[in-house]
Amino acid sequence: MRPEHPIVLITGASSGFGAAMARLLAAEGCHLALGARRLERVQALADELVKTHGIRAFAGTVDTRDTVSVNAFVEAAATSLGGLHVLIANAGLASGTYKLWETPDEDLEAMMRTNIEGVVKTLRAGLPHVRKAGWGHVFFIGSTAGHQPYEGGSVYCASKFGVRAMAHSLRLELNGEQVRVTCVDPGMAETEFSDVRLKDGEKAKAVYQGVKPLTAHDVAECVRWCLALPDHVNIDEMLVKCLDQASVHKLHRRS
Ligand code: NDP
Ligand code: 8X3
Repeated sequence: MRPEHPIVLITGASSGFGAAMARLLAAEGCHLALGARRLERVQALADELVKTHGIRAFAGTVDTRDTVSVNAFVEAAATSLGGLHVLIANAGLASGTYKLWETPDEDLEAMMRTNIEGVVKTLRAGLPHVRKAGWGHVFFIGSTAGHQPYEGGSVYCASKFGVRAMAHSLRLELNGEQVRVTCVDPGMAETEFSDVRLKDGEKAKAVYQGVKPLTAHDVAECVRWCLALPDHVNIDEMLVKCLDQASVHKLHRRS
């Protein structure tokens, strides 16, 4: 049965989508486990949301690439909050815009280890708690890059195709249990994503020049809506883009 105050674990809650989801779900009365490598950020967010919304929140440092770190974070969160109902495997990144044959090992590993291994490790640790609770929801954060590949994005696109594949496999594996599985696939959204990818503030700003991109709040709203639907309704996949982005290759820019 759906709890009155679901306990939601979010990775990558120090910035962008993850922080916006934390804010929106706290306002809905969810208790929160917030993780990222930058502990001071998730701790400050947790403290703020506890004060503003009277929820319970756990903040922990986690590197989703690392099994020991993920297991410690998830166990501490579940112990502190009394279980877990919702898992949002959001932590992820793009690193560079290389042609496939030019991709350095460092960037290849950053993307595959975070976007694929990190998701597996997070869900592997979290799912026993969700299944034990008997009611839950798992969110994968994919991308339009997992639908339509583009030049300079081969490894990132491969990782997001992989995220979608995992979401669909997991839904089959959990069939018959009250655990919904959703993959939210956003297009361009202005967060720290392009700063991390391009490592150049000016170039990152230029990505959104003349465009009204999605905000982190817009994406968080998609998650909130999927979660709020009745228990028998499962949104398998949600592809969401800003109006200016008709497709990966067709973007309307105002001069
Ligand atoms: P941000 O860069 O703003 O946020 C990324 C978050 O992931 C940060 O909180 C970061 O925290 C965390 N993170 C990265 N690596 C790790 C790690 N190894 N361990 C733990 N946490 C990690 O980007 P977004 O909010 O935009 O991105 C969130 C997700 O959405 C990603 O999976 C991204 O691929 C996806 N996405 C983004 C789109 C966009 O245009 N912005 C569009 C479609 C999908 P910290 O550095 O503190 O560890
Ligand atoms: C992020 C959106 O278009 O940079 O997943 O791949 S894009």
